[in-house]
Amino acid sequence: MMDNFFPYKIKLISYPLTGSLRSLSQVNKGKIAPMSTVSTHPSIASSLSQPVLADLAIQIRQLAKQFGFLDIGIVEPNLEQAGERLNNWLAQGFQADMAYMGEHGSKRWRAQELVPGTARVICLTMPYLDAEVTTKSCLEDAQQGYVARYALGRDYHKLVRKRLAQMAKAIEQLIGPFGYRVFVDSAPVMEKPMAQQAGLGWQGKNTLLINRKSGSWFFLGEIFVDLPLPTDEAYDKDHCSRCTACMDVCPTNAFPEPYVLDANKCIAYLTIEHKGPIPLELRPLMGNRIFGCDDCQLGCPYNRLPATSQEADFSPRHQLDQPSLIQLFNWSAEEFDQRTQGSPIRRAGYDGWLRNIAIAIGNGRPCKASFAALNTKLHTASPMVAEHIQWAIESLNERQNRGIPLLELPLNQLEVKKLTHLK
Ligand code: B12
Ligand code: SF4
Ligand code: SF4
Repeated sequence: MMDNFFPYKIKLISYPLTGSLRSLSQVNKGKIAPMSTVSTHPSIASSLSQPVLADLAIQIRQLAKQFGFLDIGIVEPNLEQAGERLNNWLAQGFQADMAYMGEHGSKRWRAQELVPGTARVICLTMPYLDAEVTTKSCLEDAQQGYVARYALGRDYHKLVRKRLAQMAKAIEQLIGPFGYRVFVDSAPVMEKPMAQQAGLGWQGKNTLLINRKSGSWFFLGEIFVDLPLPTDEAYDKDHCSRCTACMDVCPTNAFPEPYVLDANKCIAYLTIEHKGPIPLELRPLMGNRIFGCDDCQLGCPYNRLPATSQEADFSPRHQLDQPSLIQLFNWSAEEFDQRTQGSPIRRAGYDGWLRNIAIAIGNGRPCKASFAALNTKLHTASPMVAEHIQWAIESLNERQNRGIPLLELPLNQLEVKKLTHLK
């Protein structure tokens, strides 16, 4: 009898945060398996009364904390407007080469089309900023490479997905079998507008989900469930008001208008997703950003005192928070392979990595060590990387011969006004 299995007031059990649960590989790669229960039993969803569901929602909130999530909201999503905006965005070509952004049609904004049987989505946030890590000092040091702060440690897809799966399993231990799927940037889901509807914050002019108290340095993840849980209220305020700091500091002017990002110009896109050569006119504007970019978060006033990560696994590996550009550039393909295991940086590929670092070296000071490193790699590099190395050598030569100073990017200029919170 299910009644026995689901006592109305449940005592929370402490769940271990490690241990393998079930294979989640089928969740990724864009192939979405239908909603399924872990066991072969049918879902308990239809037999739960409203009071039981209300109590369960409270237990789920507590579980979220236990599994390392900062914030949680439950939503029955209606993302028709977001879908319309996505289509406009696609029509303008703002997705650049990310063809996958247009490939799943309305599944991206209709949860029930993506995962039939979905009644609610549990939206969660997990902070990733390491409290000890600095930001601006690295951006200002032309000898160092800046890696976006989300990518310093373990790949969030792995860590967050594992926690989501553990949490779903814990819910199952409370109520019995139910239908669910977990996602973190791993499926065609409009995670930001969905989280806004779940009450977790608003989408700022930089297009990121921002929470007034905790800022925006967090990941979003979801558990699609077939349980008709009580929902939270959407967050319908927009605290951006007249601020435009994120747009002003963007090094490449990637926001054609507030709340809209043109990925073609975004350094995060160029250094992570884009596989080919980087447009010449954008290279000098990238400074020393070699993987991702955080400027539009760094400039945001709601990130003055952001929530920081509690996860040891998000701590920087291989001193990636203040790495020497030349040392990184000297990594062999094998070293790249070995040192980026389980890291988001792997996505750039070795060629993308060298391409990005070559640009950063070319944007730095002309010195013997830079010329030597560039010239050494020139002979072994692929044609695409070699072209970037040539560009870097030429731009260092030009700077040396004509006494051109390093380009000061907008984030630095804004410092005098108000960015005193940055380290
Ligand atoms: C594609 C993608 C990218 C692309 C494009 C980014 C983008 N803004 O679209 C690139 C590679 C550039 C990128 C970069 C980054 N990304 Co990204 N990315 C995604 C992904 C996979 C899809 C986002 C998407 O749907 N874009 C399509 C456009 C149409 O969506 P949108 O920007 O939300 O558009 C909305 C607004 O434009 C708005 N809108 C349009 N017009 C108007 C008008 C008004 C008046 C208003 C109010 C709103 C409005 O409506 C649209 C729909 O809601 C999500 C994961 C996911 N599945 O959702 C992660 C995700 C958004 N990325 C994330 C992160 C961390 C980043 C980076 C910070 C990484 C880095 N440091 O380098 C940067 C930030 C750059 C930025 N400012 O966005 C996190 C963001 C977490 C958060 N707090 O919001 C996500 C959610 C991944 C995750 N699971 O945690 N990303
Ligand atoms: S991530 Fe960097 S380049 Fe992209 S929009 Fe933000 S500030 Fe601009
Ligand atoms: S910097 Fe200002 S405009 Fe941009 S997201 Fe933050 S509050 Fe909004």
